[in-house]
Parts: sequence; C-alpha cells; structure tokens
Amino acid sequence: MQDVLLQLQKEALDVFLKVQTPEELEAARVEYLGRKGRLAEAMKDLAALDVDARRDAGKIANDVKRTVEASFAATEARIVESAAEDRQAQEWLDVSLPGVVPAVGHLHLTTQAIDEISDIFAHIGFVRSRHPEVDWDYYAFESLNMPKEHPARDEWETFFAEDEGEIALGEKGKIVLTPHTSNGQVREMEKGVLPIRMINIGKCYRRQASARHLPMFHQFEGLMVDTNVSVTELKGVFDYFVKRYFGANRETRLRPYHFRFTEPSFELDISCAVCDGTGKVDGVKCKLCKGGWLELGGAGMVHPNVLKAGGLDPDVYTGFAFGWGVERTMMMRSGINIDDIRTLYKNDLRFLSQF
Ligand code: FA5
Repeated sequence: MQDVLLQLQKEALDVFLKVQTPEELEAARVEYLGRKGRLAEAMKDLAALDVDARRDAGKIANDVKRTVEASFAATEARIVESAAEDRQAQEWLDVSLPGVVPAVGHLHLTTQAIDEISDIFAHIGFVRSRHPEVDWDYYAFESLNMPKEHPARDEWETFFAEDEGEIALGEKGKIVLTPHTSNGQVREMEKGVLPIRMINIGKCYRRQASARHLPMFHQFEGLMVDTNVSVTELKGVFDYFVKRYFGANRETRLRPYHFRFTEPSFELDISCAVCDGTGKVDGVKCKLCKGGWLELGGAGMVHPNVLKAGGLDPDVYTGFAFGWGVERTMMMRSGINIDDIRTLYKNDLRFLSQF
C-alpha cells in the first residue's frame, strides 16, 4: 500500500512538472486530486487494512496528499506567472516607433477659391449673399431685359424644367437651372436695402462640356447700386480684385461688349502672366493669350430696365454688375497648370491632393 501511494506521488509530481497550460493543469488536478481521482481511489483501499497497517498507511496517504496539493499550488502559480509574462510580451508598446498617420483631407480647389474670393470682396464692403440656384425664368432672363423668345437667351444654353403642372408654370415663368448668377441682381434689389454691395457666389448650369466648359460651374456676381455709381468704381473694384488675387504686377482693361442687362457692357481682361502682357515670349507669339490679354468675364453698368424691375428709379440710382467664372478665374492664376477644366470634378485624389 505504501509503495502504491509513493508511486502515485512520484507520478503526480512528474505530471505537474510537465504541465504548461491552464487546461493541462486542470486535467492533472482532476486526475490526481479530484473527488474520484487516483488519490481518492487509493485511499478507499485503506479501509481493507487492519488497524495498525491502516494507521501507518493513513499517515503516508496524508503526507502524499499534502505533497501533491503543494505541487499543484506551485504549478498553478508558475502557470499564472508565465501567462502574465506572455501577455506583457504581446502587449509591449514601443513608443519610439513612428505612428500610422491618418490621411487628412482638405477643401476642394473650388471651395478654396470661393473662400478667397469672398474674403477679398469682404475687404471692400461687398457682403456675400445667396440666391437660388434653381429659379424662375423671370429672374434668370425676363427681369434682366431678356423677354421671352429673345435671341440673346441662346448664349446661355439653359436647362429648363418640363412644362408640367404648377411647379414649372408659376407666374414668373418656367423653372430653370440658373445659367448665371445674374438672377441674384433683381432679387437683391427686391430686398429694398440700399446701397447694395453684393457678392453672390453660386452654381450655374449650361448645356456645355469641353476643355473650357463644364455643365455645372460656379460664378461670382458682384452688384453695386447707389446714387452716382460710375464706370470708375467698376474699374477700381476690378483692379483691386485682380491685384489681390493674381498679384500686383497684373494689369486690367475694359473692352466694349454687349449684354442685354448692362449698358454700357464690357468684357474684362487681365494681362497674361506668361508673356507679362507683351503677347510675345522670346520673340514668338505667346501660346496662352496670343496677344497679351486673357478674358476674365463680363461686366457693365446696370441697365435702367433692370433697375426698374428691381423697383428702383434709374433717374436716382445707378450701379454696376459683373459675373465671372470661379473655375476659369482660378485656372488663370499662374502656377496652376490645368489644361482641361473638367479635371476639377473627376474626383481623382492624385490630382486634388496637389492643391
Ligand atoms: C454671364 O454669365 C453674365 N451673367 C456675366 C455678367 C454679369 C455680365 C453681370 C454683366 C453683368 P458669360 O456667359 O460670359 O456671362 O459667363 C461669365 C463667365 O462664366 C465666363 O467668362 C466664364 O468664366 C464662366 N463660364 C461661362 N460658361 C461656363 C462653363 N460652361 N464652364 C465654366 N465656366 C463658364
């Protein structure tokens, strides 16, 4: 009996010594120390011994049990400690390693230009206002001295909504996707707050698509109305904007043109940055401007009929207006070499992230 117990003890100690995981430890505990384990079974045999032998064997059995239990406790402590070490090794953090920098986006080139343009005009008192980008024919054309069926409308390549139901046929005509921001002119006058110094920046839509044309683009529309406003103020504002946005070395000029809603009307040009306004590079005609000037956009003195449509007396008030394309203006800045305006809206991050 004693030999059996000591053999059992040796076996149990060997097994606990080899245990590596909590699962193995539990299995070894059940096998040797469990209620139906090998030690409990061996102890049952004590009952068959006579009194003296039972006392001796009982003492040994208790020693074996204590030894095996101590071995179990030591093994358990070893396993817990090594699990903690493993965890520490896995979770170790090297604070000197370079981190993973999350990608940071930025505003789109057009949005940056809109912010900058608004800022420049804010400095000379032009207040940003917003007018509908889907509007009545009346504001886009009729109130701007372009009656229905007038051929001047053709230039605006306009998207009209279908003539269906009450939505498209209000008292102010059909609904259009605004082909220019000039629809804000009469709307601003209708507010009845004078003098007016408005800058209206919004989306415009035309049935056009080419390297210089987008079906959706942005314009910024300036309108100044007061008593005694003249072309001089228009030229001054134009000059101020060009020098702030393009640089102090750029020159401006007004060229006669025709719009139905301004009289007189002008195209506004700025000197070309490539040839410095000379029209020639190394004695050869400048490829960009071909004559020293680049066209920025239209402008003019507000037509008396437009002032009347806005409820103002043209004998008392005068004003000027201009409307320029945001994308085209931005593309004329030196250093931005975009040869196709549509690239702006292709959503190609390789292009957009450069700006
Ligand atoms: C107008 O739209 C007039 N409303 C401007 C104006 C306002 C004149 C106030 C007088 C007084 P125009 O059609 O030329 O004019 O357009 C003005 C500018 O918008 C152009 O010079 C160009 O920069 C831009 N533009 C016009 N069509 C497109 C297009 N499809 N894609 C990109 N930019 C365009």
